[in-house]
Amino acid sequence: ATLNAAAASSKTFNDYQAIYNDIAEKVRENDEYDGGAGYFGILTRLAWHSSGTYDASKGSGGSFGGNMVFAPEQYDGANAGLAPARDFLSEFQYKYPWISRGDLWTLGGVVAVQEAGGPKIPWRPGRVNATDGKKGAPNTLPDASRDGKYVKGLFGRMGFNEQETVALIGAHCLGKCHKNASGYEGPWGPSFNMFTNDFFNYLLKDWQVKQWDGPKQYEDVETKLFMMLPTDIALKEENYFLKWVKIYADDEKKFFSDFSKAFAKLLELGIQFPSSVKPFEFKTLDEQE
Ligand code: DDH
Repeated sequence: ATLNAAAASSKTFNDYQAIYNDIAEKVRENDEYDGGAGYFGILTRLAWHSSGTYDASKGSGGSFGGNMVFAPEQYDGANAGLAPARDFLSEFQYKYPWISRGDLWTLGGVVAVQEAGGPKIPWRPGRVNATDGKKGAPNTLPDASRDGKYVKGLFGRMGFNEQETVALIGAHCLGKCHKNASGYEGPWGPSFNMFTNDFFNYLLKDWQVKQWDGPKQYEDVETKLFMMLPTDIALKEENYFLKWVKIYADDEKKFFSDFSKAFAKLLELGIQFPSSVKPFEFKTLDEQE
């Protein structure tokens, strides 16, 4: 992937902080969206799905081209339900026509994580819009019905180790599942508009298979209000994952620091930034007040 170094270098930190602020204000104004989850979860997921198509062995996929607006990636079943996130961001595409889709979608994820109270995510611009869907990489995102070995293999394909994989899936603290999108239903915990290590705290509770007419998912034994996917429960079934689940449940600071590194890496998969392009660290709205 060749960077749009010219476009990137003519814009400054303040140009991108301005877009960050616009997105963050709109997230704030829409905090009642989706039953109170707001846009935190869905924007994080858009950033992840635009990046997580990467295959290290082929050098294919990744956030560079913003391929999700084209078939076949747009119609990938795993991307069902992400149109509201792309639509949410599209007004900034008009206001700031120089920003690429890949930059805007990944920046949206940075805003969501930081404004939800999560760690700072170092971020770099320079992705370039693809003009057709030829480089789209459908059928590369995870299938939630699978086991731990599959999860390990899938994240291994992107170049992540077990520790990074567990840290990344901790993003399930945000947002929820939607029956009309993935078939699954419900949030992973009660504070689904705040970035915390609660995903790990909840995962370590007792879970049972939910009796319902949908796909196999789990409910917490205590309240039955929360859910886990089979691939979430799988993190408890393999010691190489469980070890990190326990570490992150005990130590939120460690989770934040590891999540920040892994999520920044995710957003840049397949892109070689020249060393002259230094990552930006955006201020939250709170920090600017
Ligand atoms: Fe996820 N995720 N995810 N996920 N994800 C869903 C929602 C959200 C899997 C399946 C689902 C990550 C990893 C995995 C978020 C972030 C991340 C839904 C529900 C399914 C299904 C979608 C819907 O119905 O709307 C599977 C499988 C995996 C896996 O790794 C095996 C990762 C790595 C991230 C990340 O951000 C780094 C977020 C946030 C949501 C909530 C979306 C929303 O609309 O709210």
